[in-house]
Amino acid sequence: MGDFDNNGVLDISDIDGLMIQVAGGENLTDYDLIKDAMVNTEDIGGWGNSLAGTWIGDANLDGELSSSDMVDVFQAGKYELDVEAGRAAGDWNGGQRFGSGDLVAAFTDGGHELGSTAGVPAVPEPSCEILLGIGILGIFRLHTRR
Ligand SMILES: [Ca+2]
Ligand SMILES: [Ca+2]
Ligand SMILES: [Ca+2]
Repeated sequence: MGDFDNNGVLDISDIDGLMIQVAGGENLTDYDLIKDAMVNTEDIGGWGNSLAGTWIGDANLDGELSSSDMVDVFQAGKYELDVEAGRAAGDWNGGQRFGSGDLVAAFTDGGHELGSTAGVPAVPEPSCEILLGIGILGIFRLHTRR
């Protein structure tokens, strides 16, 4: 289920196909993943969350919503433009356009809170070094005062 082009993998072409169906409004049974006789944004969410095991906003479908997805979609250059966009170009809620509604859909889905840890280089925490620096400076001042 969800492998609409029957190539054996759940990939961008499947979710793009689903979103074209959502935009088309034909409500084809094959695409109705959450069975309510409607093919809509809930089915898009269902495809990602239940089938592909990922989040709305995971543009490159690596299973996490991370800054690389944001880089990808903004590099595609379709934000707020009236041009056709697929999953990889930022259309995450259907409608074939990439706009603020897609970003809202992604953040509402909650993936950004959970999925951005693996594969992202750890950011060094500057706070400890700053505190240590202030501490050393303080000791130095005490010494020079004597
Ligand atoms: Ca497929
Ligand atoms: Ca449905
Ligand atoms: Ca991703």
